[in-house]
Parts: sequence; C-alpha cells; structure tokens
Amino acid sequence: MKKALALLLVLVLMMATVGSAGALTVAFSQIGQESDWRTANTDNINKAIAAEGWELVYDDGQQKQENQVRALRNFISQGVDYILFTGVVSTGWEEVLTEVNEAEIPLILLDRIPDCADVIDYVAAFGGDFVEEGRRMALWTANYLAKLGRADEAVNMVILEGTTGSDAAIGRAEGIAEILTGYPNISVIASQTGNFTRAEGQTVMESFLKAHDDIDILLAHNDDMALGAIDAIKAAGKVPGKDIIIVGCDSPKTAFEAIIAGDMNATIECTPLYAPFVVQAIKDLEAGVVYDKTIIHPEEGCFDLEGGIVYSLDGKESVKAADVIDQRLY
Ligand code: GYE
Repeated sequence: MKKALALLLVLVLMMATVGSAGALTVAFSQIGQESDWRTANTDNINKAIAAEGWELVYDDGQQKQENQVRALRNFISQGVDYILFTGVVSTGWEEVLTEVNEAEIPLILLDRIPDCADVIDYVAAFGGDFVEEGRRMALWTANYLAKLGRADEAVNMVILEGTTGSDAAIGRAEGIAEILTGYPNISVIASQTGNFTRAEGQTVMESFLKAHDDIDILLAHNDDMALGAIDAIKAAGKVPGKDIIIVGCDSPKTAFEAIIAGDMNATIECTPLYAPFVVQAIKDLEAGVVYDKTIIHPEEGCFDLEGGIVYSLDGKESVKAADVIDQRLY
C-alpha cells in the first residue's frame, strides 16, 4: 500500500512537471529577416519551441533597435517564462535588459551578444565566435593565394561589412584585420557595409568595381552579400571566383552551389541551427541546472571547391562543398 502511494506520488509529481513544462511561454526577440542565415535561424528555433509544446511569442524587430526594445517590454508585461534575445547592434541594451532582470524573467542570449553582457544577468548564452570567423576568412584567403603561387604578389582586397555596430560585423572585422597584419602584400582598398543583405552586397560591389579596376579579392561578412556581389562582378564583365577571389561566411546551401559552380571560392561556417541548444538549455534550467556566463560557441568548419586548405590558426583544413551539400539543412 505504502509502495502504491509512493508510486502515485511520483506519477503525480511527474505529471506536474510535464504539465508546467507544457505550459511554458518562450518569447523570442529576433533581429529581422536580412539573410538566409536569419530565416534559417528563426525557422529552426521557432519550430523547435512548437515541437516541445511550448507557447512561442515571436517578434521580428525589422532591424530596428527601438522595435526590439518595445518587444522586450511587451514580453515583460505579458509575464513570459523565458526570453530569447539577439540584438541588432551591440550597444544600448543595458536599460531594457535590466528591466528584464528586475522582472526576474530568465534571459537567454543568442547570436549577437550585447556589450552589456558582463553587467546584466543571463542564464545561458550561445552564438558564433565572430572574431574567429573573421580570422578564418582571412587565413583561408592567404593560404589559397599561396596555393595559387601568389603568396608574394601585391594584391588588393575589398570587404563587404555586415550591419554597422553589430557584434557579428565588429567581430569579423577584428578577426580579418588581426590576420592581415601578417600579410603586408594584401592591401584593403575599400571596406563598406552591405548590411548583410544580398541587394546591398550587389550595389556596394557595383560601386567598388566602378572605383577600382584592380580588385583581386572580396571578403564578405556573409554569403548573401557575396552572392549579390557575384551578380555585380558578372555584370561588370569579370569572372567571379577567378578574376576576383570571393570568400563569404555562414555556409548556407546557396553558397555551396555558388562554390560548386565556380563563382565563389570559400565559405566560413556560422551555423544558424540553434534549436538543440535552446531546447536543452530551457529543459536544464527547468530542472534546476545552472549554467555559468560562458558564451557557448558551436564547432564550425570551412567549405571550398577542393578541400585541404588550412583555415584556422590551429591547422584545421577545409572540406569540399560538393561532399557535404546534400546534408546541409539550411
Ligand atoms: O552571419 C548574417 C546574419 O549574426 C551571425 O547575421 C549572424 C549574422 C549572419 O544576417 O548572415
């Protein structure tokens, strides 16, 4: 009898836990829809939340900080259980995130980490290592030039930057600059934002091509801008991937296709597939597991036409895009 009662109690407790997890409301303040990366990220996270049976409160900030601030305040007044947040730019969040802390809503930082992260409270953080991605873009390029026998040639580089003031653009710019100090033969002759969009990548590349007829290399902070730039290069009568070496970042299927077609040379991976982390973190937090403030970075690679090019300071080698395109989920 005692045993039966104990079993009943366990069952009731289990149902209560499942019940409360089922009733969780997870709010997500997303930046916008600027790129393939972003749409894949939104889709991946939102579907996972629905699949867990949690209620999703989603807000698309349309690239505006004030929209995101408003969304965060709405989440607070709705009394949601968790807030997922990535900020379009890195500054200016301290006030509203302090309000989130005061409302005692657990905050999970994703993707672009705000620069006030060290003074506010958050329960978990996950995103790309943007400085490392920048290093990899530049290092792959330098090693590819060496493979072509052009290591000592003086070459001109242009850069398409991401959204000004965003953590991703700041980090990638820093990583690229750090590596380029070791390659004085590579000169950056123009660098401008293309806002992470394909359309602006194209128009900014058009203006680069008008101003300079001697561009050897394009580094684009994301692949959407690289793909836009490819159209501009073709329209200018040049051969992308040959006349101009093109390296992007993110590694969606569209970039693999461009590499296989010979239009683009390499892509540094930045995965948008955050669902496993988000779901695990919420389940852990519900179970009382405490994460420290470390920002967790996913393992990421680099893809190109032939593979075997060193792209990281610790000697990792690129993989052939054609070998992995079928398994790409975004
Ligand atoms: O690389 C770009 C997107 O913040 C990592 O934002 C993200 C970046 C990604 O628009 O394509």
